[in-house]
Amino acid sequence: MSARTSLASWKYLQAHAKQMKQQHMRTLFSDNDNRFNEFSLKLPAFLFDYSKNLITADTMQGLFGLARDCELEQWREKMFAGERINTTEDRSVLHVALRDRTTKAFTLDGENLSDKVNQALTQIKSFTDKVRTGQWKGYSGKRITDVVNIGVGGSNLGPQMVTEALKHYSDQSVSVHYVSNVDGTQIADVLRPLDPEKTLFIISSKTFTTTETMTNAQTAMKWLVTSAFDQNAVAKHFVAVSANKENASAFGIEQQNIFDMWDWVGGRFSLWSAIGLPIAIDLGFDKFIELLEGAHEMDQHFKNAPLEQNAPVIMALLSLWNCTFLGSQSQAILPYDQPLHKLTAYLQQAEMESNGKSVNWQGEDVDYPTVPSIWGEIGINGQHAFYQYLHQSNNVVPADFIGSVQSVTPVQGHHDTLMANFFAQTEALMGGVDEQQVREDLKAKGRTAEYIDKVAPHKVHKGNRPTNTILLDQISPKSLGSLIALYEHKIFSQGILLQICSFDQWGVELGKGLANKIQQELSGEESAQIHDSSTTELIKYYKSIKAKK
Ligand code: G6Q
Repeated sequence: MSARTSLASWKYLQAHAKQMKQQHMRTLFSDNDNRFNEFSLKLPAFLFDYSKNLITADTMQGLFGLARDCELEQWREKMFAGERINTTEDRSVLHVALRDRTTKAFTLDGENLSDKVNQALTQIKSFTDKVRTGQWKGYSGKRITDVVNIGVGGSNLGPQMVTEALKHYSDQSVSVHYVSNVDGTQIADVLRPLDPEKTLFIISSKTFTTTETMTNAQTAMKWLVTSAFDQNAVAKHFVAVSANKENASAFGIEQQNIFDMWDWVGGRFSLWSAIGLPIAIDLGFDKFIELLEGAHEMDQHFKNAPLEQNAPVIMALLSLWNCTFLGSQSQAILPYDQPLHKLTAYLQQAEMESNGKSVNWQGEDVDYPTVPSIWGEIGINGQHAFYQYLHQSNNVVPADFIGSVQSVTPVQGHHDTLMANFFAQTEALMGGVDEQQVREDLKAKGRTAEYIDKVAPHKVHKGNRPTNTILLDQISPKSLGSLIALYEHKIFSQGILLQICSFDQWGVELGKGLANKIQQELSGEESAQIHDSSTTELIKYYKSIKAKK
């Protein structure tokens, strides 16, 4: 038995889950007028309502007891203190230091990290200002109009999601584009309308070894040099963000154009560092700082609020409750705010790459379900696609509904329609529609008894499907910063509760190695590699068809 499952609090929750499965949230609501007040929190950036979960005060008490047994508070302190909690890579986890602008707040191995962070911010500000004001010129003396960020995974998802979410706040003095896929179609499409004389590339790669990014960077460099007829043009059109300065300068990027990254910042937690450069260029430095301030506000909440009023902790505990104890295997992220249309993809990486693992800190197989798969879509589009499954399939999918009181782009008559759906869906997922109600409704519509008998079972919605509601006042750099940090700390807390190393990504590393070897075979080199028969034949087929073209 693993350390977690032998805890008394774990066993209590297992037994309690059996009882709770017999309950319906409808009854929990009708029995308790105070349920919303009991199970919601108001934070500066948003209202967090978790009352539509299959929980009672006893459930929450049991969950907080488990959190304490798992020493969540002590682990939280270790993270903020810079202990090397990323044990498999022997690294600290200090993305929180990136958004703490108080000096001397963080030290690591005797070094003042806050100074480093502030220096990096000064470099970001100076560069951003130059590009945005047109002081930075391309090889022919023209100002930069377009910035293309080349990077993948953590070096793409965060910055791109934020750029999309905060489009409304951009003055469009420079257009920012993203290239992440090694599929040449993407870079070709992005570059087609651009003018090399006015385009600046940011090569974002912590390791500066990622094949996809290097391939795209080479293509971009060729594109530029072909236009400039001069390799020296690279200095005016390429900057890099990397922890590997050697590789970045070997690639041809000038030392002064390389922005630092550190091994205590994980890729998927790095948008707050110079990896966020495209965000700062798009919005201006001051708004980038507001994003950091929003995240810092959430860091302070996570660090200081008691577990019982701690939003990220509660979210992690509910995920554990819904998945590990009640048996859900996936979780939907459903933003009802168009600017957040890339949030689900971002959170997919954040949670699944962090906690999608099955051995504990000691490297032993865990004997309990860990985290769900994350999926979703902008809410309204989802309603007309997969919500059928959310309402009536026999898999219960807990969902986070994220919306805003005010739209950043108000168009008369639209926002209330959007939000009416937002509220209606969580109500329906919770309450459902029972057979008696269905029959009464059909009868009121004058349907025959025969028709009612035939159709009624299909129209029953069992309800009892858990949702969290996160209601922002409005999307802004600050509220978005808080929202992202909320999920980051949820993910950290989940990892502690489940005893999972949240900050490595060996599954991603495996893929990087595998493709490199096969690529040599595809380019014609004989390989000593022996594949399974399926892979061998697929490669053979690919090469034979390619040879005929
Ligand atoms: C994130 C992961 C992964 C990484 C990419 C890109 O936490 O480590 O998504 O960000 O593989 O890596 P580089 O930034 O090193 O190119």
